[in-house]
Amino acid sequence: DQIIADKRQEVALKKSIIPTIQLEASALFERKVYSLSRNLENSSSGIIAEHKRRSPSKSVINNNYTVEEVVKGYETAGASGISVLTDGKYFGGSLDDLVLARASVHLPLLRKEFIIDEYQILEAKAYGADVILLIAAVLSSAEIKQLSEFAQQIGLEVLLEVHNEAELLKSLMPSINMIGVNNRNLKNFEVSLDYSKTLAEHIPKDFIRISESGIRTPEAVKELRNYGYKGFLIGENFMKSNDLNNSIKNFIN
Ligand code: IGP
Repeated sequence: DQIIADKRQEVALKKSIIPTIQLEASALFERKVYSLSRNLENSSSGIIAEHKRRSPSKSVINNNYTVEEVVKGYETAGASGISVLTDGKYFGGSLDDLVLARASVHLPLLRKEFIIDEYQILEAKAYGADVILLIAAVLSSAEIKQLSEFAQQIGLEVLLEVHNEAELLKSLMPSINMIGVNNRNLKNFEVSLDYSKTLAEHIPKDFIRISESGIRTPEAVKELRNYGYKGFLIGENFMKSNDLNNSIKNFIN
């Protein structure tokens, strides 16, 4: 997988520039962490709104807003949490985006990234994230265990992303806080909410369920709630709107 090869290179380079001890000394490292799972359990809107400038499937989505405008808009409209893409090459994001988001809102922040190394988890914390994403499609069960336990040790929550039953089964472990079903196939970019619907019955009750990608209407959110979903990760639909605040408000009663 090209993305993962890129990440290995990126991490090796960064490790040589910024040692972990420097990450741990960052001012943000000791701050209080916001809990996304608690927000979702407390039946808030459940909307996890994503800052996403572009994507491999859609190229440019929106370049007109600043990070502050986007995340403050999300917070004002009532989002339960915010996802910030930090991958540069494929999504046009950066760790600077994460820092700007942290300075702008009092909501749990998810570092949206292809995480393959503990170093990136330390980075997530040092740059202001509260939750990390682990993608089952690109990690072994042993890697998921190692990385999720590391995240928990430093006080971050873990969202584990799956796309099929095999990925789900190899990933169920106590160090996972939330299970996200990605409705988009990362290989061909096809989207169907049916992935969330069919996988729902296989997710044990004690894991908080999040439906990710391709959610476009408040009706879709309502329907997914019937399958036990408490979180709804939405990027493109909000970012492409010219009236961000209004766009997300439609999803929140
Ligand atoms: C958001 P959408 O279709 O609302 O823009 O999707 C989010 O689910 C998507 O960006 C995403 C993603 C990922 C991106 C889900 N899993 C993994 C990069 C890597």
